[in-house]
Amino acid sequence: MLCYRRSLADNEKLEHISAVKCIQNLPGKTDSIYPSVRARYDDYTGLHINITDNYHFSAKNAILQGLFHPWYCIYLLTYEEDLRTLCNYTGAQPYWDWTIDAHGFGGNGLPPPGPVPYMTGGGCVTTGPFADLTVNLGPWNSTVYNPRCLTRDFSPWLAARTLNSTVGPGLNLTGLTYHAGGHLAVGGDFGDIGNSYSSPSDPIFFLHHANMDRLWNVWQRGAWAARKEDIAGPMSKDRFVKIRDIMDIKELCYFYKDGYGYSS
Ligand SMILES: [Cu+2]
Repeated sequence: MLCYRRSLADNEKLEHISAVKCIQNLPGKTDSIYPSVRARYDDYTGLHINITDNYHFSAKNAILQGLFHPWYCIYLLTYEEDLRTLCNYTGAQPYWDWTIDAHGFGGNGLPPPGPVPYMTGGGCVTTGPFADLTVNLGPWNSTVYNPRCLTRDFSPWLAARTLNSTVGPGLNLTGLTYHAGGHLAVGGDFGDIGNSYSSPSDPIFFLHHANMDRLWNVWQRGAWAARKEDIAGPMSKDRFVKIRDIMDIKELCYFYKDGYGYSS
C-alpha cells in the first residue's frame, strides 16, 4: 500500500527530491498541446494552467468548483505514479503539514531591490535542491515558452493567519483559507506557487496539495456516511475516471498517518 508520509528520513527525502528532478529531465508528452513544455514535469504545469478556470476558483464555471478535491486527488496520484514508474521512486508522495514545518525544500527568493511592505523575497530561489530549476510555463495562463528561474516570496504574516485554521463542518476553500494560505505563504505576491494557474512550477506545490488531499479525507471521515458522496457538480467529468471511484482513498490504495482527530 502506498501512503503519503509525514516524516521522511534523510535518505527518503533525497530519494524523493531526486525523483522530482528526474521527471524534470524526462521528455514531456504534451508539447503538441502546450508548446512551452520541455519536460515531463512541465506536463503537470500545462495541465494545471488548462484546468484552473474549471476546477480551481472561477465564476466562469461555478458548477465544477465542487470537483476541486476529486480532481486534485487524481492529479496527485498520477504525479506520484510518474515518480514511481518513470523514476524508480520507491517511497510515497509526502505532504507538507503546515502546522509543523516552516522550512524545507529550499529557501526564499532573493529579496526585492528596496524595502517593499509585505515582501520578503520575490526573486530567484538560490538555495536548496531546486535552486537551479528552470520554470518554462506561465506566469498566469500563458503557455508560451518563457524559461526563467523559480521564484518565491515568503509571507510569514499570511501563513500565521491562514495555516492555523480548523477543518470544520464545511471545507471552505474560497477566500484566504489554508488553501490559498499555503500557496501565498511561499509564493507571496511574486513567487511562482502564488500564481493560481502556473503554481505547480514550484515542486512544493505537490506537498501542499497532498496536505489538502489529506484534510479532505479527515473531513470526509468525520461524517463518512454523509460526506462520502458530498460534492457539487456532475458525477462524471471525463472518460478516464468516474468521480465516484475516487471519493474514498481507501479504494485508491493509499492512506495517511492519523491526525487531527482522524484515525484510520
Ligand atoms: Cu492550490
